[in-house]
Amino acid sequence: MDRWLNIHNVVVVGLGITGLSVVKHLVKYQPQCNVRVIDTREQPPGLDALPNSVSLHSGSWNEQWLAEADLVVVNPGIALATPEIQTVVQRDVAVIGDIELFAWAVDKPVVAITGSNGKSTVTDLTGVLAKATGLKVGVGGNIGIPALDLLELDADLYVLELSSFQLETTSNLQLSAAAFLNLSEDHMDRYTGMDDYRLAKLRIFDNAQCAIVNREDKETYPQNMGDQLSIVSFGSDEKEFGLIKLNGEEWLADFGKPVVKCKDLTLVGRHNISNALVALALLKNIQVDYSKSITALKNYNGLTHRCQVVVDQRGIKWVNDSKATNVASTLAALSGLDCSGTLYLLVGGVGKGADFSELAPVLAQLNALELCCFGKDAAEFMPLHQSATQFDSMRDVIEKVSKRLKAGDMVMLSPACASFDQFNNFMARGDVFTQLAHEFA
Ligand code: UMA
Ligand code: ADP
Repeated sequence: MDRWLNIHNVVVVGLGITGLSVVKHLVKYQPQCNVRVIDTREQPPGLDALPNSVSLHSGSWNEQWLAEADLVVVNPGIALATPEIQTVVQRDVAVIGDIELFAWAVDKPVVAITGSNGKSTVTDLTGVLAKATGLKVGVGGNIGIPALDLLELDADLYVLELSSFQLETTSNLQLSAAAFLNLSEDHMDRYTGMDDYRLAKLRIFDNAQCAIVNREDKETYPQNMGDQLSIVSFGSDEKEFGLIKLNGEEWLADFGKPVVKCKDLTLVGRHNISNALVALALLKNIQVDYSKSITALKNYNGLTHRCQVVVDQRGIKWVNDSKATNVASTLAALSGLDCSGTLYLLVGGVGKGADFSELAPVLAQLNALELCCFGKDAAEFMPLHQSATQFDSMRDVIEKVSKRLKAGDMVMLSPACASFDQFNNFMARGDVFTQLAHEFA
């Protein structure tokens, strides 16, 4: 079936890195299509790189272009519930995302990872381990490299991080293996509730051959079992992909077979042990021999902006966990913490409608804490701990607290919020923190 037979007018909604990748793909592989871009922002990112042959309407919607469209490709940041998009849906015109276009074009095995936390780490680690076996691997998706850009690599295997936003507009991705890591509250400004959010994530298993699920989080299990879907689980007990004890030492294990000692991993934190188990499970289920990647697994150091010690001076550690954009990721950072002095914890930003009260009992158990709240939703953190103080900005926090720091203390940015109020993205927020750490350490 030629999907493109009756598609002439394609409207791409939203430029940015996704929109640009879609435009480039369409111009190269579907030159018969008339491609138009709508972006509601006045100066959308990526404008400079837009080919001259492609028309752009920016600053508002263009209802006429939408009415003329045979296919609409939306940026994951645009909700399908947006009235202008709903008008298109009601006309029975396909509204898809970049991952669906990728699915239409790819002809090599693909594995994908979703979940509320740990997606980027598992995606990157799976890519690193697969590369260590000698495969040519394309790693991308929500991690920051648009999936369509990867096709240029002509890789042997593609590893994709998929957000719930991307999964909402994907229907035909045939995954060789798919992992759903965990489910905790996030993006409640976009979904009607946790069920709605979970159902979007569960779409990862539609058309998949193997589902990798979390034994400690039943919400990650598929609701409907297709004929071809097998299930493999991970967790911290001895079953399937899990942990075993040998001579008093803990090992990552594959159905009871020891693979690597936990203490030989460079990665820190219990959450990263389960991330490593998922990467192994994904590889095994696509018949990649992970025994060739054990050294790479031991040496893997994690991604920037995730619980990363950026400065360690005078006995004071500065930790950049800017990627902690929801409550569960901040809880994960706190659970593996090693701080003998006072923890200066920087929280706040765009709360996305989350309930932060779950943090209070964990904060209450910390030895010595100064809760430093900044950004748009700073006030929501104020009731969580008696030490809470409100600041204007991250610089304001650091300028004030740096004078009081002593050996044993830790300054950690693990904000439990998105960054868009004061920064372009979580990377920019983490970079500012790192600069401040160097300036004030
Ligand atoms: N926007 C408008 N009008 C438009 C188009 C976009 O207001 O016409 C707004 C959206 O509402 C959204 C923002 O612009 O809030 C994002 O657009 P963008 O141009 O920055 O998007 P891209 O650069 O293409 O980035 C997207 C993903 N962004 C989102 O899903 C919001 C990136 O994930 C992803 O890395 C990239 O595609 C490549 O696949 C970011 C993210 O925050 C990191 N993801 C969420 C998360 O991880 O929690 C889901
Ligand atoms: P994502 O791409 O899903 O946002 P990342 O790998 O970028 O996930 O990690 C984001 C944050 O979540 C990190 O700051 C880390 O502390 C925390 N985290 C990582 N893995 C897990 C996990 N398996 N469970 C809970 N939290 C995790």
